[in-house]
Amino acid sequence: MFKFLKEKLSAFKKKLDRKAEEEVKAEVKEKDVKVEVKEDTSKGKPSVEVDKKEKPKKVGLVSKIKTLIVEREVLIDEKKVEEILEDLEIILLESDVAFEVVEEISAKLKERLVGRKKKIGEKLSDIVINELKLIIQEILDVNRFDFDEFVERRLKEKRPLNIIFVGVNGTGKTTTIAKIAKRLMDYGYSVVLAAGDTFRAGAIEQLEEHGQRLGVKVIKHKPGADPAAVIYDAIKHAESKGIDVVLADTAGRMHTKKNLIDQLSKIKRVTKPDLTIFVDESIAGNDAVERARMFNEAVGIDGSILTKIDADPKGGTAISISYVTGRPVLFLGTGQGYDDLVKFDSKWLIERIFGDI
Ligand SMILES: Nc1nc2c(ncn2[C@@H]2O[C@H](COP(=O)(O)OP(=O)(O)OP(=O)(O)O)[C@@H](O)[C@H]2O)c(=O)[nH]1
Ligand SMILES: [Mg+2]
Repeated sequence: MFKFLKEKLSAFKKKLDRKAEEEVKAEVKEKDVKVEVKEDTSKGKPSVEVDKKEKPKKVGLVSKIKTLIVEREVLIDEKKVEEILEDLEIILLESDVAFEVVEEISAKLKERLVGRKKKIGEKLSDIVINELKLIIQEILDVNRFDFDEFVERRLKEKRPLNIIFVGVNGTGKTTTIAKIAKRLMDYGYSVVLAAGDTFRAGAIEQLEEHGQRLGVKVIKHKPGADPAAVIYDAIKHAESKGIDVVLADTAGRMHTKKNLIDQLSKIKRVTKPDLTIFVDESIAGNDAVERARMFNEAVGIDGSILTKIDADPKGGTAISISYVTGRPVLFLGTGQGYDDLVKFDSKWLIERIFGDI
C-alpha cells in the first residue's frame, strides 16, 4: 500500500538531510576562517603569527561552533522553501494527487515555513514532513462524515434507509455492497439487497451469490428491467418486514453517457435514497477523482468509497477525492474479503503513508 509514495517521500527526506548537513559543514568552515581573520586584525599582528597559533586556537573554535550549532536559530527563507516545494510538488503529482490539491498543500506549506525559525540542531526535514502530514490531514478532514452515526440517527426517523451505490464499471460496487451489508449486520442491523444492475450479464447472479454467502435476501427482477422499479420493490419489501437498510446495486456506467446518467437521476427521483455513494478504485488516480466530480455534478453524491487501496502504490486519489468533490470519503476497500473495509479515518491514512518515514 502506497509503496511508491512512501519511497519518494523517504528519498525526499534523505535529500533534505543531506543538504542540511552540507550546509552546516560549509557554515562551520566559513566561521572558522572568519574568527581567525577577526582576531588577526584586532591584534594587528601579521598573519604569519596567527598561522603559528593555529593549532591550539582551533580546538577552542570547534567547541564554540558546536555550541553555536545547537543554540543559534536560523530563518527558513523563501528561497529554501521554493527549493523544497519544487521537489515535493513533483512527488505529489507523480503520486496522483490532484493538481488543485497539490497547489493547496504547496500554498499552506509555504505559508507555514517561510520566516519560521529553526534551530540548527533541529532537522529541517522533520519540520517539513511534520507540516506536510498536518496539512494533508487537514485536507482529509475538510468533509467529515460518520457513517455509523448517520445510520443510527437516521433510523430513529425512518425505516428502511435506502443507500444506492453508483460508479463506472468494474470498480468494486457490488463487492463493496456485500462488505457494507456484512458490516451493518455485524453492528446488529438487518439488510436487504436490491439487484439494481439489470444491465450487465451475470450481475444479478453475482449479487445473489453474495446474498447467499452472507445470508441476506436479494430483491431482483428480470435482466433488462427498470432498476428504479427493482429498488422501489426492495424498499417496499423492507418496509413490510421491518428491515433496517436497503443496499442497492446499480450498473456501472461511464459518467459521459448521458442516457445512463439520466437513468440514475430517475432512480434517485423514484427511490429517494438517504445516501448516494460513489464507488471508485483508488488505483484509477486522477480519473477516479474526475469521475467523482462529474457524478456529483450530474446526479449528486453524498460521499465516496475508494476500493483497491491495498493495490494502490500512490495514494493520491485518497488524498484528493474528498477535497475535489466536497464530499466525504466514507470507507476504503482494502482487499477482496468481506472484512476488508476500513471506515475512513484521516489518522489511519496518514499513518499508512508516513508511518515509517
Ligand atoms: N484488491 C481489491 N480488489 C477489490 C476490492 N474491491 C473489489 N475488488 C475486486 O474488484 C473486482 C470488481 O469488483 P465488482 O464488485 O464486481 O465491481 P463492480 O463495480 O460491481 O463491477 P461492474 O458490476 O462490472 O460494474 C472483483 O474482482 C473484486 O473482488 C478491494 O478493495 N481490493
Ligand atoms: Mg457490479
